Amino acid sequence: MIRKASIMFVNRDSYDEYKRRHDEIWPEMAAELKAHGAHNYSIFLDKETGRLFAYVEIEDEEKWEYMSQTAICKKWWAYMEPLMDTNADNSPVSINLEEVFYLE
Ligand code: RM4
Repeated sequence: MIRKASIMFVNRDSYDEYKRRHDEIWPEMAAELKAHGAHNYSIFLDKETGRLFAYVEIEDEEKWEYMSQTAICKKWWAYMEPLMDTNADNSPVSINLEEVFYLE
């Protein structure tokens, strides 16, 4: 498994709605994430700043890359766009983090 971590940003007035939408994630979106090799996908919120810490284990980088090209992912990003910092294509602004420690 490849372990990936990143930071995204949710609007200060949208914390509850962001969590609600993920509690009720569309089954087809969850299935597509799994089909693209995602495991243990976790997102944590820093309520002080609106920073989201995302952690996901993936099987393969290339397989994971294709997730962003799926119709359901594009639809999900458009749905989440009003709540988050996003790029022109509705993808969330995302900062990849570098691993500095791991204890198995
Ligand atoms: C996030 C954002 C990410 C997506 C997760 C499931 O809010 O849209 O790109 O992978 O939801």
